[in-house]
Amino acid sequence: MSRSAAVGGAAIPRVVVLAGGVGGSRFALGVREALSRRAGAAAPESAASFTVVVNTGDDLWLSGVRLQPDVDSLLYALAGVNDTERGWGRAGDTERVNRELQAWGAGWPWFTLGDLDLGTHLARTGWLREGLTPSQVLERMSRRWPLGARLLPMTDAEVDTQVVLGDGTSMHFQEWWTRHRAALTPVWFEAPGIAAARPAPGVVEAIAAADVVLIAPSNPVVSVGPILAVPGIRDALRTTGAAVVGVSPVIGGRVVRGMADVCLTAIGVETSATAVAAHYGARSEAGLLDAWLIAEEDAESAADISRLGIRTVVAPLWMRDIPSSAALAEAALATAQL
Ligand code: FO1
Repeated sequence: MSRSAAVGGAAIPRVVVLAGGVGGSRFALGVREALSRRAGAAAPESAASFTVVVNTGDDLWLSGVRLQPDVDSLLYALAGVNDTERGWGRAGDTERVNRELQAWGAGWPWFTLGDLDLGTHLARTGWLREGLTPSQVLERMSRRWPLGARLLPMTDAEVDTQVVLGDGTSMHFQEWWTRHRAALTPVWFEAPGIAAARPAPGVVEAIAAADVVLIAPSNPVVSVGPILAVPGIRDALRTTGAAVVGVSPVIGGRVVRGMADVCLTAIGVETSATAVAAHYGARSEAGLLDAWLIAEEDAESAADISRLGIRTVVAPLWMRDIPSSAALAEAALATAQL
């Protein structure tokens, strides 16, 4: 029996994407485009069948407001208001308030809070203070624009990532990432409180009801890793009737976006399409993946990955624009035979 949703008379698959920030956003735009083409309808009408579970491991409190960088990247990108040059924040943003915060010595001098972006953080923080959960806040924020997708945080718990260094000290992930540009060698990543966290409402249900779960080509350690570390999500992936298809974040032996290789090295995983596939593991071998999309540049690894018990498909992985992201999404859906 097909669990696909009927939209405008056409059956479109129920898709769940596990995503981090920039790579996750580009991939989500491609999935939305692929689904709306299939539905032959305006993108918002396919929203019922498309859920993005977003990493909240890089969230933080700063200057009294709650920041959710990956959630906001997805929200802004799907709304079409993101800064595509920088890869984070709002297009055309200004920094008046940020300059004032710096004059007060508040916040972090290396971390920019745009004026429009601050509006988001103030709205979020106000609603959190009024007692809404992060997923209720995101649901409210998602009503502002026709996103064509349902965004769910991975959890409502605060599980902000700490980077542990060789000397035993640790710092918030955002300090390590934006101030030190990942130049301090990490020995581990910690998410205090994650063992007691629960998946946000709707996450497990969406995975269980999906036709396909796609693991975006996001950072496997600090973007997808926290999602998989929320107790209950890995089990949901292992038991769903949906195909679980991952997209390699490594192209030609290099990470697409800088610094993910530092994260992989810290957890003892080589920067290769094969090693990341092995890190996620084959579902048939107590891992997660039924299939893995690798780049044409890594085609020679296909046989090795197949030997892990993961069906391996070679496809163009570069997401340069909406058409190339949609083509990648189509390849992922076709891999799941949808
Ligand atoms: N990244 C930077 O490199 N520099 C910044 O000043 C910066 C500010 C910032 C503010 C809000 C926000 O949501 C994201 C921001 N980012 C900034 C991006 C962010 O640090 C990371 O790229 C992601 O967390 C990694 O996914």
